[in-house]
Amino acid sequence: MTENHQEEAVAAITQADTLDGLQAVKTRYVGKSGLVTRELGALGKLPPKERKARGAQINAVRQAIDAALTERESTLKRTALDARLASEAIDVTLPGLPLPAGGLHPINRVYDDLTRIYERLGYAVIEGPEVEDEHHNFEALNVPWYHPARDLQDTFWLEDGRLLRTHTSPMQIRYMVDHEPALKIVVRGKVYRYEATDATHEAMFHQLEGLVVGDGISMADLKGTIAEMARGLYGPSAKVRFQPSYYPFTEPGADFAVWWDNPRGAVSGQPGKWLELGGCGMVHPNVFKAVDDLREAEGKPRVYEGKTGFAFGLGPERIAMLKYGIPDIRYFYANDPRVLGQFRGELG
Ligand code: YSA
Repeated sequence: MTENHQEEAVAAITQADTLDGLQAVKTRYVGKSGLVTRELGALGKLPPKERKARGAQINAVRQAIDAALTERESTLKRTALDARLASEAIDVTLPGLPLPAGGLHPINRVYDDLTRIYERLGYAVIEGPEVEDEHHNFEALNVPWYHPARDLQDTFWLEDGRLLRTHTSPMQIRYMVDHEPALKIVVRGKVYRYEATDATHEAMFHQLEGLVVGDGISMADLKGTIAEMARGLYGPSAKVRFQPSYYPFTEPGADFAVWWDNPRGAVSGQPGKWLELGGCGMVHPNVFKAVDDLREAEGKPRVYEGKTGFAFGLGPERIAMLKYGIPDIRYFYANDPRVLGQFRGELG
């Protein structure tokens, strides 16, 4: 092993232009059966007095080769990294891919119409929990366990005894427990009923609940409010119709319908129709009592007994079906882009 070997190895190392090539050079000189390793192995065959000088010479060559290998390896790794970074770089000057614009779901559009109407009338707009307890969904609303109204509202029960709210009316209770009269609120949100679906019934749908409580509130206020909503939805000549009905949490109770003027009536031969929107009534005194009981249990003053108020609840799906000509309520929630895609782009 001579200085020539060293020069030859260092030259081969410097010329290696890939990490694989460098590895081959390394194996050739300092690998298990490489030149240097073999020379070191042969030391034992030399006469003892020559061994030391020879060993030192081989080791010096080995150190020179190792140093060259280390330096070349780091250079090649840096070059490889630079090349990879250059090839994977993101060109931020390229134009972006156009994303299709989303749109508001038709139910949200109707909710927004309704919310605007009620905000103009000074109502607070609130939401509440979809998982309810039996007391707020039924008992406090004057619907005891044995009451036939519970059969009317088939319920999704949870394993822990709670339920998916069957209507937004439990928010009447929650809001009154937390706030003193006078108050005006509308509640938006999803409700759930365990029932067969058809073109006008879904197991999950939406409601808008209204509640007004104060002194001397009357049925006339309720009728005026619903009429104002109808005008906001369908213009100044909108008509409303009330029919007596029964809800355990109202006394008296009514159902209301709004006349929908078909904008294409002249062509289609159908001038319009009564749209059964929801139920309403004067808040039952038992509801105020239940609220005061809950307030008292929380250490709050009883402030509702003796007050008067009205409430109503309606389904925005019915309004949206007519407004957008959607024949089946299930289209709203089937996520079919052919339906929802028609609502893309505009925000109104
Ligand atoms: C009544 C009086 C009040 O003082 C306050 C609220 C109410 C409404 C009551 N909580 C209620 O839920 N009545 S309701 O069962 O008749 O439903 C109200 C509206 O929800 C219906 O008029 C209808 O528009 C809609 N609805 C009911 N079941 C539905 C549905 N929409 C779609 N799918 C269903 N399965």
